Amino acid sequence: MSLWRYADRLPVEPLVTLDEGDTPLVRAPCLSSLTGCDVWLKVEGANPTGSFKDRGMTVAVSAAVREGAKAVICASTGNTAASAAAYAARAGVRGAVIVPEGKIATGKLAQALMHGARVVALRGNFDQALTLVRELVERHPMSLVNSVNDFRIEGQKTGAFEVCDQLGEAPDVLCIPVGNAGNVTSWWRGFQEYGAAPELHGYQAAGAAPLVQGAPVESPETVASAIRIGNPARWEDAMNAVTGSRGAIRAVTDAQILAAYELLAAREGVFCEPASAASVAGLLAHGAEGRVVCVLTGHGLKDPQTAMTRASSVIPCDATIEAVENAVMGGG
Ligand code: AN7
Repeated sequence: MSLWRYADRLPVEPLVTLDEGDTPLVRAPCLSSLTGCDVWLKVEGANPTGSFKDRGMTVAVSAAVREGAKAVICASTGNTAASAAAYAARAGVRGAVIVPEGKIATGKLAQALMHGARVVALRGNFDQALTLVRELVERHPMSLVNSVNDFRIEGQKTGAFEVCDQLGEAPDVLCIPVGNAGNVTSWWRGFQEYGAAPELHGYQAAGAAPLVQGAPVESPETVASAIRIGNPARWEDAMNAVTGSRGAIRAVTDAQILAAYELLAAREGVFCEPASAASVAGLLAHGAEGRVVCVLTGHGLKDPQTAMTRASSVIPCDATIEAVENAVMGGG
């Protein structure tokens, strides 16, 4: 099964697919007892390249191939790049990705390179990369696969269908991280098409919270590199989504994000990347009521560096039974 079981609600045929979607929705007992809500986690890291981007990419690249495109391109904080590179490889078209130099997680860079994309490290941030890519596609026949491409939104709306089908009804609240704001736009479209209307609670990192401040942020900064975005392309759509759902977009600090990131891994057994933990950080900081689904947008393995910085150290040990006993039992 894949998200293509909703093919009758999607605008293209599955020409390029890796069996994306149909991700787990798991109960979160620890978060439920901490918040008094019935909390569930939508584990989008279980997609083929490890993030929700695959939902949109299968549709966008299928559309590009149908239109005869020979190359796809995107600006990215990392996950879109990894996904675009994989689907380009699968489609047999050229892939190019423009990422902010030094600001994307190691796993994502490894993916984009392994899939054979041309990886361009821009001396600038994501917002500048997106502006330049939009200019580039005016000059060259390349298909732009950022979420300004409506096929991306169409694919990603299937997350909302799945959650409603998995629960048997819509949740009361959906908590979701917000960067370029394509995903919150997609989920709202999906819920509306489904005839559902949960409150959307979007969360931005405090150092990259233009939608909270009501103005673009020129130099966004956050440990959650995936959402280090200062001028979201889907600004109006995102505001319409949260307003229409009687929800809100709020900010969470890096400290709150990292605490939620660690809690998810250590207590719920679910390893997501820091940006994804913004949804849970927001729930913990701001609360909610009823049945709550937190979207965990990307896999923890995407960003091994942040994990290793935050986690406890390994225990060196000689190869004797006494040493192993001490090491394992925590004795003297
Ligand atoms: C893990 O890859 O923008 O609000 O270029 O990777 O739809 O942008 C990634 C975004 C949340 C925010 N969680 O989603 C990119 C990129 C993770 C992400 C978001 C991203 P949008």
